[in-house]
Amino acid sequence: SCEIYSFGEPLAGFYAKDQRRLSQIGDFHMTWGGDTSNVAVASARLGRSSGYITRIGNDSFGHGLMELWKSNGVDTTNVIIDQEYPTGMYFVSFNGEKHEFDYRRKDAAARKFGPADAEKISFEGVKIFHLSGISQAISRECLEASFVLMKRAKALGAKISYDLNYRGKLWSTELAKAVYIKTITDFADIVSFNEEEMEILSLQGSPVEAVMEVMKMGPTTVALRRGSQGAILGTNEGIFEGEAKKVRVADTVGAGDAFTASLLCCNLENLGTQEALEFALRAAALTCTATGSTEGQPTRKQIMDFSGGNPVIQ
Ligand code: KDG
Repeated sequence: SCEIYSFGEPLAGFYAKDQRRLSQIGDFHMTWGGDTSNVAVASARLGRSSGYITRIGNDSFGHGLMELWKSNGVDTTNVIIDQEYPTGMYFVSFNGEKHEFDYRRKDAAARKFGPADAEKISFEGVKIFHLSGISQAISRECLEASFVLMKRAKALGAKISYDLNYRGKLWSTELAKAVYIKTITDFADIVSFNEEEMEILSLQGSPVEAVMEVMKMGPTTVALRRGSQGAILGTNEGIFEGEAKKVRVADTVGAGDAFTASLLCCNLENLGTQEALEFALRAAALTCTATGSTEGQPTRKQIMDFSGGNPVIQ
């Protein structure tokens, strides 16, 4: 079994070269994404044993993702190959300010992961089970499966890690809010969110106050990711703020996933809050130095060697 199990939807990702709209013709750089798959790969790269839970298509993207996981040492025992539905994909472009996402995932295999699949997963020995709001937003079956997985993982003593990761193209803010609150209150031990999700949760007040409010709901470790403004991490030791590290940015997609994976690894190693925050901010920054969510994900050595002295471009 693995220390960390992650559940959700892996995707093939197509990144527009140049800062053009997706409606315009041009070149794409192909890579692998999917927030929870990114967490599984980042955790493995940081030296923890990590496994992924999903359904993929029996197609070229499914095979490529299998290669990605295997070459990074991610356990694929719980990756079901679906003979009927395809692996999903996303297209993304960046105009210098905002990312434009276009998904092709409505009919994807990952959406078919249901409660019956969830009942078959063994959580024996698993220390952390990670999922996101995206894992729950993609379908009714996945939403139900998420609760079965969390119940079963928790019953065997695993901590639950939850990244809200709101995607407006997948569900309404009302449904998202209700699911967030239930998941945070009833299950989550470790929570990551951002300022957009702070609003969805109707948390008023400062970012530090928002972290305190989420901690009151039950979780013992709560991180607010603020992009170029750094992050805030709350635990029983207190609430700490850290600045974003300066790097030459190629692409920020997936930086939050590397941040979250770092928190999980630091949690397994009982690192102090301030050290964990520093570690996670370095991992996030290094991930931004390459295009694609996994290419720039650092090893432990790269995090330790990181000096952060390069100029900021974005
Ligand atoms: O966190 C990175 C993700 O946004 C990217 O990998 C695509 O999973 C994705 C999504 O649903 O947006």
